[in-house]
Amino acid sequence: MRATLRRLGDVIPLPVSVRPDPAANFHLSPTVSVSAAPEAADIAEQLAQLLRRATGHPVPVTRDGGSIRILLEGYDKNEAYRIDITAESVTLRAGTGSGLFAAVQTLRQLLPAEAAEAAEIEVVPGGTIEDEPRFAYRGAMLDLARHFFTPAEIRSYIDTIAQFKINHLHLHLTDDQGWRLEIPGWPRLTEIGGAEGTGVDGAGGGFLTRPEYADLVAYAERRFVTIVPEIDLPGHVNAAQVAYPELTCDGEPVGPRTDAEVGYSSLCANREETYAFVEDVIREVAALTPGPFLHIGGDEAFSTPPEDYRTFLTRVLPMVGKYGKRVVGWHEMAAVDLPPTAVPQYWRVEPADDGVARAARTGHQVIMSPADRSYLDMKYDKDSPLGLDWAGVVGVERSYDWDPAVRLPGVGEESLLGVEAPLWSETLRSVADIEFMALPRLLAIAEIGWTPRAARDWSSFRARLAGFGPRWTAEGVNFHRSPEIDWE
Ligand code: TNX
Repeated sequence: MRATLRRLGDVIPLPVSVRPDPAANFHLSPTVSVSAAPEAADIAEQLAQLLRRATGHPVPVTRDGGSIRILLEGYDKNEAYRIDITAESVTLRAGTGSGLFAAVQTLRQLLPAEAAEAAEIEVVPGGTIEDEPRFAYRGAMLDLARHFFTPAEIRSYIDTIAQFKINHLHLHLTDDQGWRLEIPGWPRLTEIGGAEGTGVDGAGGGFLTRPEYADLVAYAERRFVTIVPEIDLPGHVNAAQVAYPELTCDGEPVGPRTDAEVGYSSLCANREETYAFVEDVIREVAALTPGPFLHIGGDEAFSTPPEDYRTFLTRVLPMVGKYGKRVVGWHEMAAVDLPPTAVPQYWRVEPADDGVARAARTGHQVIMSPADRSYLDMKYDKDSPLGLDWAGVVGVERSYDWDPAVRLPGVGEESLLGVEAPLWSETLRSVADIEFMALPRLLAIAEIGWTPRAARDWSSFRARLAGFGPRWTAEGVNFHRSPEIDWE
C-alpha cells in the first residue's frame, strides 16, 4: 500500500477555513524539529512523538527555532487555532493549550500514516487552516458498569476520541450490574459490586481505585479531555443494593443481576439513609474530579413513583452544587425545576413532553444524544455482530446526517452546550469491540459537534472518511468497514 499526499482539507472534523497552497508543501526532512515555549512543551512533545512515529526521524523538541513552531499567542477564543504550512516551516498558533492541542490533532491527520509509507511520501500539504468549534462540549460516553474496562483500555479510548477533538469523556460508573469506582466509607460497593463476574452475562468485573481514577483524569487532561463521572440515581442501583441491603426500601437483601433489563431498581426517596449514602458518594466523586461536571443519571427510573422521583431529585440536585460541580443528568431529570446551571442530556428517539424544551426556555443548556443518531451501541445494520437495536439500526450516514439544533422543538443552537455519543457496553467485551462500534460513527458525531452546520455535507464526509481505512489498518484499529464508505 502506497500513501498518497494528503489534501489539506482531508480532516475530520472539517475545519472552518481551509486554504490550500500546493506550491508550499512542507517536507518532513530528517532534520525536522519542533519548538515551543515552556508552557506548550508538553504539546510539542506529543507532536514530536507523532512525527517520530510517522517519519522515523529523531524530531528533537527545542525552545525555539524549530522547523515546526508551536506558538501560544493570538486566537484566544477557547480551542481556536491557526496552522500555516509553507515549504520552509509549519506554524501552529493558538491562545490556549486546548487550541494548540486541537491544531496538533489536525496536523496529525495531514501526516503520512506510518513510517513504512512515509519513506515514499514525507510531505505535509501546504496552505492555511483557521478553525474553531461550533459547540464547547463534544462528548463520548463509555459504560464501565455493564462491562468493566481496565484503565489501559479506557486510556486507549481517550487516545481515540481526542484525535477527533472530542473534549469530554463521560464515564458511566454505576448501574444494576456493577459499581466501578471506589468510595471511601462504602467498601462493599466495589468489593461486591466490582467483583469478578459482575458484567452482563457474568463477563468480567473490576473497578477503578481512587488512584486509578485520578490517573485517568490526569491522562485525559493531558489530551484536553475532561472526565465527566456518572453515578446513576435513583434507578440503576441494584449493585449498590446488593452491597448494602439497607439501601432498599424494605431493607431486604436483593441478589446480583447480570441480565440487561432496566428500570427495576430504585433508591427509596423517603428514607434518610438514601440521602446520607448519596451525599457521601457525591462528595467523594466531586473531590476526585477536577472537571466542572458531575452526572447523576436520572434515567429510566421506572420503579420509582413519579412523586418520589421528584422528591429525590429535588434533594439531590442541590448536593452537586454544594460540592462545587455543575449537575448533568439524563433528560428525565427535567421533570423537576432544575438548578440554573443544570444540564439535561437528551437521549429520546420520539419527541415527548419531558420538560427539556421548558428547561431550554428558562436558560438551561442541553447536551444532545438522541439514541437513533448518536448511540454508538446501536447496530450498524441488521447483520452487525455487536450492539442493540431498540432505537433502530444506525448506519454511518444516519449518524452523520442530522442536526442537533433542529432535533427538538424549542431547543435551538443557543440552547445547546453540545453533543455526545454514548457507548453502552451490554454487548461489548474488549477494545476491539469498542473500536468496532465507535469507528467510524464517533467521527460523525465529532464533526457535528465541531464543524459549522453550513459547512457539513455527507458526500464530503464520506470521501474524507475513506482515507482513514489505510491509516486504521496500518495502526491495527478494528474499525467497521461500512459498505456506505468507499474505503481507500
Ligand atoms: C438505555 S438511554 C439506557 C441504558 C442502556 C441503553 C442501551 C439511557 C439513558 N439508558 O441503560 O444501556 O439504553 O442502549
